[in-house]
Amino acid sequence: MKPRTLVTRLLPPPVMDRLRRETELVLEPEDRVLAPAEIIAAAAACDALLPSVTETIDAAVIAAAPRLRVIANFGVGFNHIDVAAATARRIPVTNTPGVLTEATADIAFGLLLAAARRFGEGERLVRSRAWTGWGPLQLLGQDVAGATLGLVGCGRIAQAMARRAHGFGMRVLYCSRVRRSAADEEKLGAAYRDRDALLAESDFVSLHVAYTPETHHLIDAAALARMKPTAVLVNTSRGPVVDERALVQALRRGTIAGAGLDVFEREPSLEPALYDLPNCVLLPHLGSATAGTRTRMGMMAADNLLAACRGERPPNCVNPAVLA
Ligand code: 8YV
Repeated sequence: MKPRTLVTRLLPPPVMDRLRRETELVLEPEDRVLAPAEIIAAAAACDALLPSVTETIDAAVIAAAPRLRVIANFGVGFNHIDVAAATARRIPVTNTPGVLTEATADIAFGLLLAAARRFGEGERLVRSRAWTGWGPLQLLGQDVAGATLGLVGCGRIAQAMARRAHGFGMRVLYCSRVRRSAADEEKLGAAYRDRDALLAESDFVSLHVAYTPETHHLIDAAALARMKPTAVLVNTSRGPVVDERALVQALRRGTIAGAGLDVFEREPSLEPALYDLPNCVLLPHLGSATAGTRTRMGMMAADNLLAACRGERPPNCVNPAVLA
């Protein structure tokens, strides 16, 4: 019996081919976000859910799916899934770690460079046809080589960011809940600081934490005030890790110099002032957006889903207590 599966979004063709072959799709996915009522209606018949970041899989969805055996998320972050409600029903929730590390670090480092060297303003100047030619004082940015990068979090993506920073001649600091061993720090080429010290000392601060109640608005007005007035904030983690309203104030008042953002508090809406602030670079949640990465994510989600439906241990379970 093939597991009856709700795949909420149209995924890359090799992933869809496999899911069509190895599962029974309860809906033919389209390239649009399903309404909550559509998800609840489809969930009723499902053995398996394969959601993306655009769907909230809350207690109501889980309650509407009496046969549900697995929630196999397409992505590493799973804050849009009520894991406690799944755990209460002994339903494994899985994610896709590792396969999107390099692609996401590329976007984080790209945002760092773009904000430091004012790519957005330069691009807009050229496209506006108002560029009158080279100028010795035109769009002067900040040096990256020799600058200090502060990593908030020290997981896979933060470590990939550190590798990139070393290639660009940066000094790297990190803060995290648990300090790494001296040997790990040596390998990482990063020195530990507590969060306040890291914010005060860094020229660039890049966020690499999961979104949880503890990291909600981790970067608030007080945190921004600790940063250098020349500093740039980069966020590729989750929007609500930053108080977006406080960030707008900080960018307006010159509390910090700039920001590079791939994620937002209420996607796809942004704090309105952000659209017009010249000193921030804005991307539409592109962290893992390469064809290869999205295919690997889909294949990994399918592996997790099919393993759980066969009664095996899914390789990337985020609530392993349900497997005990
Ligand atoms: C994905 C992400 O594009 O993996 C994550 O946590 O934020 C992105 O890489 C998105 O989650 C896909 O559902």
